[in-house]
Amino acid sequence: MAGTQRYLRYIMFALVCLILLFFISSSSTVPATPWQGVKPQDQDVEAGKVPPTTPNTQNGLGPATASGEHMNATFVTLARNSDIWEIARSIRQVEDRFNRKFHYDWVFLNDDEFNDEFKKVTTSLVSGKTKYGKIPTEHWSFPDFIDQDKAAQVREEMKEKKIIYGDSISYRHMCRYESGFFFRHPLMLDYEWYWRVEPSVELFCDIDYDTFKFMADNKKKYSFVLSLYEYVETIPTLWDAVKNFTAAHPEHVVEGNSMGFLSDDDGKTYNHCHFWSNFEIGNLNWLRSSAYIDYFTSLDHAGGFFYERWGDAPVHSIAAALMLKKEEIHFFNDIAYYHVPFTHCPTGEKTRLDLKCHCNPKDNFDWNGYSCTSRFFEVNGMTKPEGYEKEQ
Ligand SMILES: Nc1nc2c(ncn2[C@@H]2O[C@H](COP(=O)(O)OP(=O)(O)O)[C@@H](O)[C@H]2O)c(=O)[nH]1
Ligand SMILES: [Mg+2]
Repeated sequence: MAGTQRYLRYIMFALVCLILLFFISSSSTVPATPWQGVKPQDQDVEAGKVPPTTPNTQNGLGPATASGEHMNATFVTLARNSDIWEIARSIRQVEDRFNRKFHYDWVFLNDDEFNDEFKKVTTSLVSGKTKYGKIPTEHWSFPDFIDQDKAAQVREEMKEKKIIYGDSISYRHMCRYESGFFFRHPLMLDYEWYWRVEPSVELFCDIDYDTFKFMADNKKKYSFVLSLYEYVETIPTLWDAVKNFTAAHPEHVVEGNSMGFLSDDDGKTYNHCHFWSNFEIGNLNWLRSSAYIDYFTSLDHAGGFFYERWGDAPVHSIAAALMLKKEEIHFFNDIAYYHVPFTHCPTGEKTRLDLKCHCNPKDNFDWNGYSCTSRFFEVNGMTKPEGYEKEQ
């Protein structure tokens, strides 16, 4: 009896298993996940044999090299050895978004000797040649016409007033150097175009064309991505010094310039608008021209780099706005950029998607009341990009 019962139990168990198997294999309510390990071949997609799925090669990385003429251009960075990791971040982004396709050189300038670690790390990151230069002492020190006691007193006063970098000597040397000397450094004399890069900046969109060639082909000499108003306390007499210069050298003031960007009363007063010079792509021959050198020399003798705290941004901007034709200054809407605390994120969703941008359009500073970019558009009779109203 016990043997028959065990035998029946085996038969029942086998039957249940068979029924279960039948249901599992014929079930149509739980679709099986197709295995995606093998991608269709491109020729099969083209022949219509398989539906086009990923990968979308159009959205892949661009070619690793760019064809076409290589311009006589370089990146340029002023930095201290201690800026190494901050400049490494910047370089990596510039390379990923632009220079891995173009391999332009990179010149590093410093008032001190660069150390081996700085050179090793930056050389490994840059896809072009790297060059390291020490700034001659006479370009990074008090000129003999500056009264150092008076300069020290100003620094004390600015410290009291908590003006940013107001008490710093090195910041003043830096601003004066960027205003009047970097383009004359022996390493820079080989080049016609420069792109200035600072530590800790970010690039948010692909740049698939040669920006230097764009500048040359379109007869541009200076460019910007962000513009804003300067702190008045740092430049109380800068405009007076500019007016002295233009009175002495009217021949350097170009017809059809951008005075409207700088002044609301045709030059009587300065409205403090300037292009933010931590990003610049520009023409070195223009900076080395007698017009610009006369301008810088005149401002330098006025003393405001030390008796006030003139920044290279208003100094470059005023020069560009008065001594270049307005068509020679370019706004790069498509170069998305961040330098603390401002972001330029291109206006226009199509541009942002086409260029694979990763900036938040809400962060864009262009149409904010503290930006001068609207004014630039007005002065140049340019139509603002579609969608700008939503970003105001
Ligand atoms: N070699 C050197 N570079 C400096 C010095 N001070 C500032 N810089 C560089 O000058 C640029 C502007 O300085 P930064 O601190 O970014 O000023 P900010 O952007 O105006 O806040 C950066 O590229 C710095 O690395 C300095 O004392 N020596
Ligand atoms: Mg900076």
